Amino acid sequence: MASAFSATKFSHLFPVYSTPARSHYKTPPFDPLKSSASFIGSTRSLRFHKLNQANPHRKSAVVAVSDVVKEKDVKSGTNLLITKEEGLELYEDMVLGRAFEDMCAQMYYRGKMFGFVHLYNGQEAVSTGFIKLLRQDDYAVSTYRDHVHALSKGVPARAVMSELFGKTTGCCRGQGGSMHMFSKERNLLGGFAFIGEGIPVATGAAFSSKYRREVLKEANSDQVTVAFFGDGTCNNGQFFECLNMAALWKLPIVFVVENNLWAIGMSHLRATSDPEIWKKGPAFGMPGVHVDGMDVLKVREVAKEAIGRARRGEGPTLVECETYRFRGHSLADPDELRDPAEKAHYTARDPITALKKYIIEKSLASETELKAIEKKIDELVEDSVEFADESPLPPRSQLLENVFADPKGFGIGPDGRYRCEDPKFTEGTAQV
Ligand SMILES: Cc1ncc(C[n+]2csc(CCOP(=O)(O)OP(=O)(O)O)c2C)c(N)n1
Ligand SMILES: [Mg+2]
Repeated sequence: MASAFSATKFSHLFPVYSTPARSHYKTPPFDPLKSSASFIGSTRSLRFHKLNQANPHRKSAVVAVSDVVKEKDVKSGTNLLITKEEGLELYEDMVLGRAFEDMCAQMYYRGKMFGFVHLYNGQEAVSTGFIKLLRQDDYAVSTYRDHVHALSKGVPARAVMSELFGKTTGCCRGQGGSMHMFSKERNLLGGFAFIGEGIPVATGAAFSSKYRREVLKEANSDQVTVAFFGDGTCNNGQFFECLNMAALWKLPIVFVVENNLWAIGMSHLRATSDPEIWKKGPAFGMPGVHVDGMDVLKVREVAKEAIGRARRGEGPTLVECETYRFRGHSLADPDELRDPAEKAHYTARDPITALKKYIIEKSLASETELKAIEKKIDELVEDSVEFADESPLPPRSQLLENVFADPKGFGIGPDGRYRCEDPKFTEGTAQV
């Protein structure tokens, strides 16, 4: 059966640069024919155009955009974007992300977790599309919407759920909670509650791999860093500072903007002078790529190119993924602001349903095989809840561990009790 995703039709139906999913954008669609931009084509080569011919010292500007979908196997005529194994891996990861988050919502409303909990439903194609291409020693940096990035990066569901429950078996021993997933083993560097905080950390991680490789001559230090963050965060200064440093030092990093159109209740279109975030890449001298973030296969093609560039030492890439969150900003958000028509528009483009359709249409796997994956994931998520529920809470003595300074008047007194348990504990703190 002819697929909507065959290489020729793919770009025709979903031109990567015409912002098709954002009918809400007021700016006219990008027209490559009218633009002076050159493109990353399937040749994988970047083209440059001279900004200033008269000044030989002036650097060329990188302008980038891509029709990223290539025929994979022209010779055999199969024309597939993924193998069966890849398809099933992507499907399993996305189903895991969705089922895990749905379970989180249930557990949150049952009072099993505390504080703000931000779910990732709807955005799975971005996490899966990028992270499943990474090695274990590559770095991923997330935001407060971090559970699914952690799962994709290989942090066990038990460790993520226990962290949400605040238990000792959590990936941060229950001290981080929902917004602070971290794993040394998996090189997941957080989990950040402040928006934009992860971007400099990611830039530093990318700098460290380059430094280890080029200065310390560690040949294996070719790790790539992928930083995920939202559209609202792109109006934050750290984003611009880090784009500058990453381009200046040609760091092995991919900046992935998950543009879900909203920053809590602030529309991206109201908050951003130019809503096409990908354009900011070329402004700093790196490719800026725009991709349909509801389509894991397209995200994966862009990710391959961007991760490959970083690994080859060709520098950073900015990727804007058009996506949408299916739930409110956090579980405390009644989600009454967004237009039901907008929500319906994106719900109809559910990335998991789309991948399932592709897999079935291309006869990569049967319904039964996919159902078996769904069942396996349901059991895994159930198991993570049981595990978290039965795990112990951290001891009180853990409370001030990893607190670098112990201001006078706080901490543990000579009697082994927390000073705050002493009614006079505030005495002396005025001198701190
Ligand atoms: C430095 C800082 N300022 C403000 C906030 C409050 N805040 C929390 S989430 C958020 C919106 C972020 O939106 P976006 O970057 O689009 O990410 P999304 O929630 O859509 O994934 C804001 C402003 C914060 N956490 N940190
Ligand atoms: Mg957003």
